[in-house]
Amino acid sequence: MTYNAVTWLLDRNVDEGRGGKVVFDDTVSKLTYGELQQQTRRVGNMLRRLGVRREERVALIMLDTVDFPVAFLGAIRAGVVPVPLNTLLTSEQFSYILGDCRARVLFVSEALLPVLNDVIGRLPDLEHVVVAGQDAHGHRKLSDELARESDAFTTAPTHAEEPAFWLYSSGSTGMPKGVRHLQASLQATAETYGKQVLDVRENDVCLSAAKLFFAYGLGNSLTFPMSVGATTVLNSSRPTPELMFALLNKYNPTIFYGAPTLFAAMLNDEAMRGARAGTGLRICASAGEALPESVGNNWKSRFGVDILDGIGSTELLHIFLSNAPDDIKYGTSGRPVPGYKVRLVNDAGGEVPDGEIGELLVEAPSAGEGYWNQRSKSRNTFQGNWTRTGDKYVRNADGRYTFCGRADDMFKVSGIWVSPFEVESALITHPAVLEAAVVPEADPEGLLKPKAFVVLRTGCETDNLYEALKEHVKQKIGPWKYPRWIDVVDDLPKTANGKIQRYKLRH
Ligand code: 3UK
Repeated sequence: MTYNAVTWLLDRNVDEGRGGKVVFDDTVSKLTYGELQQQTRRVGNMLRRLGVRREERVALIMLDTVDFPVAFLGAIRAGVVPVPLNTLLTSEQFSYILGDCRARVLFVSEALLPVLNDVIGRLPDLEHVVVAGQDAHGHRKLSDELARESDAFTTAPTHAEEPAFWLYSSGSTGMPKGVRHLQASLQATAETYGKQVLDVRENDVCLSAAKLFFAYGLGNSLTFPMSVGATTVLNSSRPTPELMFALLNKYNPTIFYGAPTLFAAMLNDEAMRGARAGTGLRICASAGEALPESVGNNWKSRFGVDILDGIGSTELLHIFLSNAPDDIKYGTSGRPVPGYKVRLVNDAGGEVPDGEIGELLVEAPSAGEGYWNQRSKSRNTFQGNWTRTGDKYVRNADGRYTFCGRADDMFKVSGIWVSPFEVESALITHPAVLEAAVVPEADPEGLLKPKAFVVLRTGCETDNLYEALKEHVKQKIGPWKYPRWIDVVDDLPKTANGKIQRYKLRH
């Protein structure tokens, strides 16, 4: 038996008569199910022409426009493995991942080319760069490449359990790891969380603040809507409160997906005091970090719509523990999604009783196969039927689960991982900083942001040092990771062998 995810997600919709229905609207261009079928067949032909074979990787560094699903699903149709990358990474991070996955083709949005200029040409496996946009800047232009191709393409006879796409997950230690996801996994998330929690329907219009390169955004904007023949509005810009309110009112989505920081920012924005959330909205979903209870309550009372908090991960592809529309308790992650089983274990691997904190393990139909080229990390995370999340949880007497923090020191800011080590490393590259330790600190909303403790080099105290350090970190590792608060201290707590004891700095 062969199985290709694109047959189920896309071709089925055309076969069932939805060929003329809009599947993606990126506010500039629209694509129908029929056009997407045609374009993905052309991508299949193009990849064959460029010499790309089944199982080889192609990277996507693309904004959320209609070109993303064309490239992503086109590759899967051909049995070629797309690897979408976080578009906010630095040149160095792009270089590492492109090299690690050995991408032979890079699909890139024109606007993102500048960051990649120094990277392209230094990667031995990268043979072709295909640019989505008006000007290909000397590379191949996606629209020209596709215009040359025929609409006839035989979908690769892949297996349900072969890797279909990879997503990179950043861990607490070391470099990002490529999670290999299987052909059957997209359908698995659609039939569990998509169908049984969200209850996604054919007449839904979806809008996600999380981009397609995140596992969260991929399910929100592509898998779930396509699983029922619905429509998605794609947004290629930064999801500010203003823009999100504008999109909600212009497109009237029925499902809106975000992360806690965005919901909080939308509630707090002074200029958006009187803004409404669109008349068609029936449900919102939140993931990436825990949704503070107050944000859920305030959202519900202002807009009359609930937010479903649920926890997912790159390793498990989508949400496995969630609140449900008729079963919400703010401040908790709800219950296991139908189709998933969870266990809470202590350090010895034994189950913990209700009310005690344990590490969350999940038995999931959508678990990745492992990390690329990382055997010991794979074995540690993907343990037979069970996947370790690295999250600490407690099960309450009512069967709901409450998040208690990460097993390691990682934490999330605006739904994106921050490793204290990475921020510290960036801080100490500044000439004024001798040592640094970073811990999460809750802002007035209850959302985590980095706080830094720094030991300065003597004589380096200057007037605008705090602002200079923040700017420095932004430049080094990306705009969301900089420390919102900085304390100057004389020394840092350390273990005998010199490791910083971050837990002593946490509240
Ligand atoms: C944390 C949460 C508390 C948790 C994701 C939905 O976030 C996603 O994937 P990542 O690999 O991070 C996974 C980790 O993030 N987390 C996520 N959601 C929650 N903590 N409450 C939550 N609701 O530590 C988890 O292990 O970036 C989210 C769907 C797919 C995803 N990949």
